[in-house]
Amino acid sequence: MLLAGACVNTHKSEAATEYGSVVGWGSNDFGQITIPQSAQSGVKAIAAGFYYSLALKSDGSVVGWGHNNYGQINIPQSAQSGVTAIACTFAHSLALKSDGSVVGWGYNEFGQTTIPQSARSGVTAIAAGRFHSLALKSDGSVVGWGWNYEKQITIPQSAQSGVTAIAAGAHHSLALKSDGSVVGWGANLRGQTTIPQSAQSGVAAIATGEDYSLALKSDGSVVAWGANYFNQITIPQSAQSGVTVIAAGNSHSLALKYGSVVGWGDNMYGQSTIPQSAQSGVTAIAAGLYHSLAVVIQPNYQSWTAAHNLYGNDASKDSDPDHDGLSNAHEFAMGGNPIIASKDTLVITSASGGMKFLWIQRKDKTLVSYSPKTSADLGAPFADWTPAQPVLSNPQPEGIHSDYEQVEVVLPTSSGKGFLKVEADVK
Ligand SMILES: [Ca+2]
Ligand SMILES: [Ca+2]
Repeated sequence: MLLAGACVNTHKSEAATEYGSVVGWGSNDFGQITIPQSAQSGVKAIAAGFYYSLALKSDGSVVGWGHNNYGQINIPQSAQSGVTAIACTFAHSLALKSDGSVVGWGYNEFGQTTIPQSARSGVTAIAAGRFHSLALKSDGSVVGWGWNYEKQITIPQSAQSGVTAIAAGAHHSLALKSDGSVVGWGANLRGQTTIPQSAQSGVAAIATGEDYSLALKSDGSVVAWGANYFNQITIPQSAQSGVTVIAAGNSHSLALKYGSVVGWGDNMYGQSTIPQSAQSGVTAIAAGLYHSLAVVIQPNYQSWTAAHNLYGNDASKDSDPDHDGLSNAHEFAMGGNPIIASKDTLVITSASGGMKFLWIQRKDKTLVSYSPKTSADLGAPFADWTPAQPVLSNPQPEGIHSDYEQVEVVLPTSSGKGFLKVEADVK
């Protein structure tokens, strides 16, 4: 079997390194889903408050829009650079700086934006409850400040070490431990801090709504507990596998699955009805009171090279900056990573009557057009040989970036040799 020019890749999503634009849906009463120009490119993270939204840009600055009755979108000078994470809630906003300090602004009735000494260094993650704030320290401990009526900032012994992630609901708090278990404290009227057996191991991420809690399991399923009056903890079938990110608003929940979003729970304003614009290329999600946000990658060649920090000659289609023998155009067309050298691009398996070749191509044929050529299209010595036609894999395998689809072709081997070539024209 001779194979030439066939380029195949079985990679996972590389979207985590890409920056995109924000899309929003649900209530727009205060302009919370009217995305400003500044959030239409270069966004790497988002946060959704009650009636406002925040975006973290790739340059470390923060942009805000929507309701501003407490100054919650008046970004202070200290959060205009060097920010690595953001959080927001009812009307106060938090930013984590690259030096490990926390900045807060907006509603401060309960001291929730008055950063304590313990959160001025060594912080690795932040979370904002309705009137309280949490910070995860690099030593695995949690500190809290703000409203403590429900003991939501009274950190239990079990959350004073070994914590890897935090989340803050309206009046309750969650911590994910390094052993994959969840700890909860604060308000428990709806059972939101009574951790079910299913969240006592194997948890990879946590999220909190007003009075309910979500956990993403390492197997890609979601479990939930607490209030269910909007079915916010009734996990739909589509979120029971393949989930990589979870988010919870006040009473609605979102899950990110292979670049598309799944929503459930309160839908009075359409906040759980996913628009077409958030059904592919999504890299981040956030849920507010009555609105939802997503970061979507615009997958054209130029944004793709920019997302990989390729500029000048390194960004040309013929360049091969990672020296793996695959041009940038080739990597773009076949889902490779232009800055990570890899020749692991071909999957060949045996099939009845022949050999099966698998490759990845972009769904959007306005970006790249593909023309597989097989022996019948070619001259001697291959012209006497008739291969199968390429078909889309059905069903599409899990784990492939949502911008791509897998194609397979079975080449009969009875003649002993064959030739497959895939030409890709990057627009
Ligand atoms: Ca390359
Ligand atoms: Ca590469």
